[in-house]
Amino acid sequence: MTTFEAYLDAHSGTLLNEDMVTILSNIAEATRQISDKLRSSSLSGLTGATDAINIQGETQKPLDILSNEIMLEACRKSPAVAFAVSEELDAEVLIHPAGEYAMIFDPLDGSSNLDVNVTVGTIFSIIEASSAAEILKNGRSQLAAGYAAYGPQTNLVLAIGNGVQIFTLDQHGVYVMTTADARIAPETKEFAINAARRPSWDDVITEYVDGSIGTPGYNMRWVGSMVADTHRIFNRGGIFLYPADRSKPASGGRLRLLYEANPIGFLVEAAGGSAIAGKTAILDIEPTSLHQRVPVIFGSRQEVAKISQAYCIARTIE
Ligand code: P6P
Repeated sequence: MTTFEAYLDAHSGTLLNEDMVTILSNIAEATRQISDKLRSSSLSGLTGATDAINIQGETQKPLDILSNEIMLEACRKSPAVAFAVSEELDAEVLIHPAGEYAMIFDPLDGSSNLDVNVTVGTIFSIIEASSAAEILKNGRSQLAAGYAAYGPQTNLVLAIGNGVQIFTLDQHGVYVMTTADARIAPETKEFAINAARRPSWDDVITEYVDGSIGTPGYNMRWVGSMVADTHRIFNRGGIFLYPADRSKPASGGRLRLLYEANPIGFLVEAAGGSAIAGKTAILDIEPTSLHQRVPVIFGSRQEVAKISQAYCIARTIE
C-alpha cells in the first residue's frame, strides 16, 4: 500500500520540490492532529461556541480556533511558507520573510456541524507568493490543493498536478492511499443545494432544480458541510450548487474563492469534473480580495454543462 509520504517522495524532483514535500507533509500532520482533537472533542470540552466573531461575521468555535492554530503551526514548520491566509484571520500573516509560497486554508469548514457529529473538513491551497500582492492570483496558478474530510473515516484528498489521490488515515496514524486517480462520474442524477434558499435563486438555478425534482430518478442531498458534499461527489458523482443571491449578486454568494472554491475547483477539474461560477470557470476568476465570495457550482461535468449553457443562453437573452 502506498503511504502519503511515499507518494510525495515518488514525485519529489518532478511535480514537487523539497519545499513542497515539506509543506504537504506538515499539512498532513496538521490534519492528523485536527482529526485527533475532533474525535474526543465532547470529552475534552472543545464543543459549543466562544464569544469571538471572525472576519466572516461567524461565531468562532473552540475547534475553529484550535484548528487554525494547528494549521498556522504547519506553516511555521515549513521554512518556504512566506504567508498564511486563513478563513479565520482578517489578513494574510507573514510567516517566513524569505519564503516563496502562500498556504491558503479553511482550517475547519462546516464547523456548525461539529456538535451534531457531522463530517467537517480542512481545505488547503498552495501557491507561489513571496509578497502579499502575489497572493491574489487565479486558481489555475495553484501548485497543490486538497482537503481532509473528518467523518467515519479521515480522508486526505490531494491534487499536485497528476490527478487526484485519496488517502485514508489508518489506526496507526498513517495515511494510506485508498483511491489512485479518482475520477468524478461525468453524469449524475444527484444534486446538492440548500433548498431553503430558493427565493434567492436566479431563474437558471430555479429552473434547473425544479426540472430535476420533476425528473424521475433525481435525488437531493445537502449535508451543510462543503467537504462532506464534495467527498460524496468524488465517490459517486453529483452536482453541488451554492449560487449567488439574485437580490445581491455582487455579494457573490456564501462560499469563499481563495480557500473554498479554488482548491475544490482545482481538485474537481483534476478529476474530470467542472467547477463554474455561472458562465465563468471558478479557476479563471481573478481575485480582488482575500475573503471574496463567489457562486459555486461543481461536479459531474455533463450536469454542470447544462447550467453553464443555460447561463450563456440567459445572458444572450438579456
Ligand atoms: P448553509 C459551512 O458553513 C459552509 O461554508 C459550507 O461548508 C457549506 O456547504 C455551507 O456553508 C452551508 O451553507 O446556507 O446551508 O448553512
